[in-house]
Amino acid sequence: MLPTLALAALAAAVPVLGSKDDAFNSHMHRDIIRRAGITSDVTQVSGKAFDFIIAGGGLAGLALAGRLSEYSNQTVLVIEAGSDGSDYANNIDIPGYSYINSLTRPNMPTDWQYQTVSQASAGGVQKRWPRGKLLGGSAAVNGLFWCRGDSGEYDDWAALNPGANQTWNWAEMQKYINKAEQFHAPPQAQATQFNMKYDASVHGTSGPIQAGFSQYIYPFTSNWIPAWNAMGLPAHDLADGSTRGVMITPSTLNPTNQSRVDSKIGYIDPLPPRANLFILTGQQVTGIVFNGTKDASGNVVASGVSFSAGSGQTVYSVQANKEVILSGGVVGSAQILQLSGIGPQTVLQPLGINTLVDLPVGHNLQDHASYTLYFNTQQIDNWQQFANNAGAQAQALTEWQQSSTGLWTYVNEAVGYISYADMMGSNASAATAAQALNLQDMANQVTQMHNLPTSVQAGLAEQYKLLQSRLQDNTGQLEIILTMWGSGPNNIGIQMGIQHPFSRGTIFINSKDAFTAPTIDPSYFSVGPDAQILTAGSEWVRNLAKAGPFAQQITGESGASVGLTGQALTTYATTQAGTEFHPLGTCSMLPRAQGGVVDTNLLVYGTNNVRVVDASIMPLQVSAHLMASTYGIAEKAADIIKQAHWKPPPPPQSSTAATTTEQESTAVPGQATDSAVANAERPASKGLSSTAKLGIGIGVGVGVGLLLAILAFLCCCRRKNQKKASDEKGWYAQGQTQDNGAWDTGAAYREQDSFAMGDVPGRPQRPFSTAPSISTMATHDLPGQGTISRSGSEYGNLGAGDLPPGASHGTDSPYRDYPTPGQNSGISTPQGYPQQYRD
Ligand SMILES: *[C@@H]1O[C@H](CO)[C@@H](O)[C@H](O)[C@H]1NC(C)=O
Ligand SMILES: *[C@@H]1O[C@H](CO)[C@@H](O)[C@H](O)[C@H]1NC(C)=O
Ligand SMILES: *[C@@H]1O[C@H](CO)[C@@H](O)[C@H](O)[C@H]1NC(C)=O
Ligand SMILES: *[C@@H]1O[C@H](CO)[C@@H](O)[C@H](O)[C@H]1NC(C)=O
Ligand SMILES: CC(=O)N[C@H]1CO[C@H](CO)[C@@H](O)[C@@H]1O
Repeated sequence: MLPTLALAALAAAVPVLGSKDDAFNSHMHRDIIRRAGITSDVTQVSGKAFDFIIAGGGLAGLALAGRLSEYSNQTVLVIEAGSDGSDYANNIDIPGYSYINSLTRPNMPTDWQYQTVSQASAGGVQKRWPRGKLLGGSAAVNGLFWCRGDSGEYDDWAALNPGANQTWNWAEMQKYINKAEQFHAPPQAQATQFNMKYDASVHGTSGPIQAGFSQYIYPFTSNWIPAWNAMGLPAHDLADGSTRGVMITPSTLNPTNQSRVDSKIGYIDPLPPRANLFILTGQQVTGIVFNGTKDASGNVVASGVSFSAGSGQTVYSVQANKEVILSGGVVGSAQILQLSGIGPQTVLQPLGINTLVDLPVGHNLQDHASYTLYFNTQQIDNWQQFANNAGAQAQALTEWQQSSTGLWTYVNEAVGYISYADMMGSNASAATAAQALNLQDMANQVTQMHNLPTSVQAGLAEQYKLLQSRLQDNTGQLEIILTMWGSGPNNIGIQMGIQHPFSRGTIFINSKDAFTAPTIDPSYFSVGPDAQILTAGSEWVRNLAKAGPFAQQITGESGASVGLTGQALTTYATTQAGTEFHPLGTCSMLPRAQGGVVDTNLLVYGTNNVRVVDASIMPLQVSAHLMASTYGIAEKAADIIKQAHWKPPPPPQSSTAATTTEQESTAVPGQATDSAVANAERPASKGLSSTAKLGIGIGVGVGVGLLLAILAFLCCCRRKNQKKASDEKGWYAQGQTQDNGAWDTGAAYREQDSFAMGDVPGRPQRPFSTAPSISTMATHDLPGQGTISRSGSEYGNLGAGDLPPGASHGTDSPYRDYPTPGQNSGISTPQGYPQQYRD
């Protein structure tokens, strides 16, 4: 067995260690990738034990990993099904390029390539359902929109969870979204040209996620805000708690070099080497391992997870000493729970899966459904021309690389939201229509359609009451986006998406095989006013296209929608409509009696130590793209988890160190001790049903370790000209003996910094801030902790007494960076693929 394993290790290790520098896009991230502990080598992980295992290295998973691993004494493993994305640097980094050369196009390995089942009320066809499959998740492939919901929408989350441990209301979400955010206002000239209104005081200032504006915005966009104003809608910063109105909204891009920031780029790449953080790519979590143990309350205790590279391939396993955290997204997290026996018994039993906890996992699915109307314009430049002009694209790429300007910096940013009253013409008619809705009737329809358990029925009734009242206030009900990607030259699109569907869908597994996609049924427009809202919204958009300056600029509607009204327009709109890429709710945070899957600590009911941290926990839709809210969830979850495992620090006047009964962890992974974890290992040749033990023991581990040490040594030699020896003390070379705590110190970080900034050819040395930032937990922000004054920013470093025993934290923030303007790297040949609009 040893030779087989060794060969497997060799095969897995060589590409990682040897070839990435030769990949098509030589990029500065490449070396940081090695140092941050990202690997596709299973043998580094299999059979080991970590404190926290995060299933899914997407938006939430990596943000959480960055936070939890701030304590050098706690080991964190992330397991990601996709790649590290380094072969697609341009498609990720360059804002406009990522739209036109989308990583979600058919057959791309960076997308899960999901399809819904045929949608009876939306044209009777299957709809594509893109989800990012790589580190960074959908944040690496989406349309960069950085916006948050209406204050009332988060307050509804809190209202749905009365008397809960944790509050998830507007104030709380705003705080944590801002913790993730570093807002950059647009230059004054740009703000003037496009009538941009923003309020810097409602944004975060020192988070890892940069939110800025495209350097280039098509001049036609200057009509957007005046046209809305002519419709009676105000321009304001939609992050201020009210989404009704219009804005040029920020994007998750670093304005200095006009590059995307996702959870990997924001939370992981800037880190100094962390011996306690492991990110495994190319392996999909196939289930949670339970060893039969229950806690005193009867909750099942997770031992770890199993994972595999693909159907019929070896199943590996790894032990979780503290928690298993699912960050697989609205599809993945639901799928993993169901495969593990946590889900509706009615779904699991027919598949032969033993139900450990009968929970409505996969119910309460809600998505924004959207489509686009097209309009002819006077002679203008538009994105459609650019998307079809290879010469212009090549020129723009050079410009982006040399000066961080030009057409590739452009992405959709002109948005607005209208209330139900706006669509209906007045508050009175909105109220009349809302009150006429038969909530019971709708609930009955959904119950019948999806065989709702009684708990989900009860929860739905509560949700419907809230939705009905939001139809009668200023909450945004329809998102409206300008896209310069017209249907032809001199043409633009206006996209619209319903924000609070009454329709509910499901995501259920249909196989015990983790590599068989679950059945996805959003049931678009299946009940209530959803289709009518899209139709009324379409009429409003037609009026917008004639309002203010658009009266001169837009010459008329174009395409198959022209002249359609009433039912014909409804049929057209719902047939065209597809996902706005905002699904949520399959692991809803609700009371258990109301269809909840997780409590407000994000713990899965009936389990002792399984949490879900991603958009699937959102119980009710928000009038926003989901990215900012999902970062907020990950940030708050990190604090909840830290507080759960370390006693809150004492008040400042008492200087006694915090004590804990928590079992101490080591900063490097230990060997798995749980027999259930070892038993979960299944060699590929024996098939999935085999229970044979692979038995990766210490002996084999050492053998593989030696092999890897040799490979790492060879790799070091190969790169020795590139950097100082001390820089090589990264994750790959750490062995088991290093003084790991040291790597979170400022000294170590400055070495990393000089390497990252100085040793890349063509890149100037850049100054680096040593100001304290947000590199530590914000436990004090949690209820009941009292106020502790802090120097520096709101989330500044805390004192040493705040750390768990043996842990240390850096004196420099890993999340600060002040680059020199206008330096971008990477070049590749554009491969055009039309993508009409993006998230
Ligand atoms: C509060 O949290 C504890 C620990 O997770 C849990 O046992 C309890 O049920 C929670 N209470 C509520 C109201 O959610
Ligand atoms: C409805 O009332 C609110 C204030 O309560 C107001 O802001 C809004 O403009 C009204 N909407 C319409 C369409 O008149
Ligand atoms: C099963 O898991 C529990 C909880 O993690 C642990 O205490 C126990 O030792 C495990 N049992 C075996 C046989 O490994
Ligand atoms: C843009 O700048 C940030 C901050 O310095 C850096 O982390 C990122 O790698 C840069 N992006 C590109 C594509 O060079
Ligand atoms: C690797 C490491 O630093 N482990 C430490 C974790 O904390 C305990 C308690 O302080 C130490 O004993 C370990 O050495």
